[in-house]
Amino acid sequence: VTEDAGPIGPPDARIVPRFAGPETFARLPRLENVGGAAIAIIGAPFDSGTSYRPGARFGPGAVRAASKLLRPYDPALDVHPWGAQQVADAGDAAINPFDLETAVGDIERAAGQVLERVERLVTIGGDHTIALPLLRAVHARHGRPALVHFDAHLDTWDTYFGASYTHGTPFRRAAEEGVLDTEHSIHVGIRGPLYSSSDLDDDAALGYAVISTARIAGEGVPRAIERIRDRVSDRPLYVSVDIDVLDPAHAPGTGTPEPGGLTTRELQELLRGLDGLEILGADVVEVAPAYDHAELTALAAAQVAYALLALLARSS
Ligand SMILES: [Mn+2]
Repeated sequence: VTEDAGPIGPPDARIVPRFAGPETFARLPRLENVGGAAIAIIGAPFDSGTSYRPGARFGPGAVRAASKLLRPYDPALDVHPWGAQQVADAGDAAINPFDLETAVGDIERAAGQVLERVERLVTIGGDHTIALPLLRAVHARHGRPALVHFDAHLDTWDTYFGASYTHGTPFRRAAEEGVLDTEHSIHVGIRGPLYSSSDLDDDAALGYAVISTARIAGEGVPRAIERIRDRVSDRPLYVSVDIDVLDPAHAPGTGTPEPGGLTTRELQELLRGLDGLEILGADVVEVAPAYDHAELTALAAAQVAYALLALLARSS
């Protein structure tokens, strides 16, 4: 294949049926099978930081399987997500399942190694613990991003059972470490009961802003997009999507389901609302396929990853 032929894509689904294709994200080539890539997808099969239902270690496989249905042109953003530049699947990171601190180091190292070969990383989790080492790796490669964080939960708690690294703490640790710019960061889709009203105060003290699901429901998605863009301003950003931002009716297969959430369509619209912003990296996390039905959650997560790739292609 010459350079003039453009990026290497998936096999043509009109010749090889989509369900017959390779076991990579969207049937894309493996990173080691292309000379280099602008964007890599990496799996982070890890769920030892989860506080309720385990199982997100099987998320990357489930999302890759559900991604086979994706097609190469996105009419919503008028872009070919893997046609504008080479996109490849870097496989799964090898992560210690027994020791949280070691696991966080494993993920940071794996992401750093892939980021020596590609510009941008889109990670499929895995529980939300993985966002901390991913932000460290992005910070080391590109500098300090703003964060747009879609989630039912703040994930800025301090410790849980004495543990500093859990899926409820990554954005407190990231703020403490200075690997993101909290003054331009925002949590989107927050809802549900908290331990205390001080949870919100502690989060605000770290510098974060919040748009709750109730506010999105009241004001509408276009106004929420304006609020997100006002907050981010012209800063480069990292996008972290916890699939539990969706209502359990749309994403039942997740670790800490929180009724009263967004629809998949609302999340897609919110993500497309980031069009034109500079995205340094992204993840979609917390798909736990054992609790899924009819691939609802995995399909939604595959669509999230597709939207992220479309945004990256638009900003390349
Ligand atoms: Mn989360």
